[in-house]
Amino acid sequence: MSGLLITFEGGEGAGKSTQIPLLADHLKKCGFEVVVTREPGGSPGAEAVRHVILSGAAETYGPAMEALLFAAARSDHIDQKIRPALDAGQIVLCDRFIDSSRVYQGISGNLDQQFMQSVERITVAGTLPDLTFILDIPAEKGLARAGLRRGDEAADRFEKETIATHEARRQAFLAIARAEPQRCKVIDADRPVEMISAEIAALTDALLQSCEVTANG
Ligand code: T5A
Repeated sequence: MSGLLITFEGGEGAGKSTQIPLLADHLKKCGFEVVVTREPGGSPGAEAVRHVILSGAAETYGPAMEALLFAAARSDHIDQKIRPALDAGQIVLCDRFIDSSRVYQGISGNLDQQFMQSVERITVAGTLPDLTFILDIPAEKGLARAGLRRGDEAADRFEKETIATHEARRQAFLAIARAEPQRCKVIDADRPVEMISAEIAALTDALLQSCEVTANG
């Protein structure tokens, strides 16, 4: 029995954490078992690494070090949480995954593509997303949303970077979607929440109809 891995990607404040519970509710109502998780984090070991990365403690050691820390967190997350859920036939909804490393470390960090590809291959060991939603929004609007949600808290390691960097990341996510149109669906995230969730639910339903994951209820 094999479940489905659905990942949500995109820039800061694009609405990933807003949309994931809505899709989870939809799928549960249809009788599926759903696991909601996030990166960096999702397992005790990976959550410990999350704190190190997002506090900026590793920034000074450069993007290769950060890429390896994200990979270490991902490896633990996959082993401890994602793969067992998939083996049990569940649907895993993950807030960020490999595409965030490709974009934030690979492109923004200007790391060698062969290095990034090797690290990714070893880290995921065959556990790849079946479907990826790339929530697309102009960087300035996404950052404004993230700022509103954060309130008085300080911006994290990545949020504090320039608009130009965030806009370049947006373009890098769109380039991944163009390169892998089968897996990646670009969602216009600059719309009302309900309109976005309806599109995401419809695309997920279409995938479920074409594969062997079945509802329990
Ligand atoms: N990272 C991560 C890497 O560099 N490499 C990696 O490999 C990985 C996995 C993680 C950081 O780590 C980096 C990327 C990130 O910088 P995080 O704290 O987990 O950071 O946060 P993010 O994933 O960036 O998520 P955010 O919380 O910033 O944004 P979301 O989840 O996309 O947005 P969300 O849903 O929280 O919404 C933000 C605000 O907007 C509102 C919400 O209510 C909320 O207030 N909102 C809307 N408002 C109007 N219309 C809509 N349609 C809205 N949708 C949401």
